[in-house]
Amino acid sequence: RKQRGFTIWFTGLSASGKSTIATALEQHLLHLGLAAYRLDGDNVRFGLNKDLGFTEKDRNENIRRIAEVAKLFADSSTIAITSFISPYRADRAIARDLHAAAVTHPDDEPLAFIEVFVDIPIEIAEQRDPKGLYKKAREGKIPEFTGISAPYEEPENAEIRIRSDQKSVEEAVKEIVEYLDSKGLL
Ligand code: GGZ
Repeated sequence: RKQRGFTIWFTGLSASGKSTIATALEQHLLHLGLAAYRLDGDNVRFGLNKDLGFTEKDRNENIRRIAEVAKLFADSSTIAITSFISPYRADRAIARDLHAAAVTHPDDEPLAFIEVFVDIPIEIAEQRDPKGLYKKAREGKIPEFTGISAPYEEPENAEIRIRSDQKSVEEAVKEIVEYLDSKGLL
């Protein structure tokens, strides 16, 4: 049977562990022989979206474009894995709806969209501060920093929620893979 594409949408604070889990998940899926492709700040914010910053409007547009690209990957039978803060509930809903509406061929099912909330108390993210960004944000050197001076709207109905300070990366990947399996997606 041909693999069906879908999108795994990570959301969470800076330093929550999104990208670490997304990278390990991508590796796991590739080792299973599946086509998977990860979209993250490194390959999107420096290319397609290099005209965008971190105002609310720019984040809206950042997420809108990423959702469109993820949908195209999923439509091409690839597992798209996105790793962006995506702090606004409405933007994540737009991404989800885009997948639900993406029926290219008449007898196709909609593209599955799995939201993964990488949940971590802000205090722990701030203690981790691997790039020193929280410190700079506290000093007012980075305006509109998520969790400090810009909002993060927690998901209310994410398919999966991972407390990344209480689980190893391997455990997180296992939980996601088991979910995908239970939904017949792998
Ligand atoms: C939040 C910022 C900001 C501001 C730069 N607020 O830990 P990082 O460095 O590697 O991840 C953060 C990344 C967030 O980009 P996203 O495209 O994921 O954001 S959004 O979904 O909200 O559009 C952080 C860095 O960029 N960064 N300035 N003001 N994070």
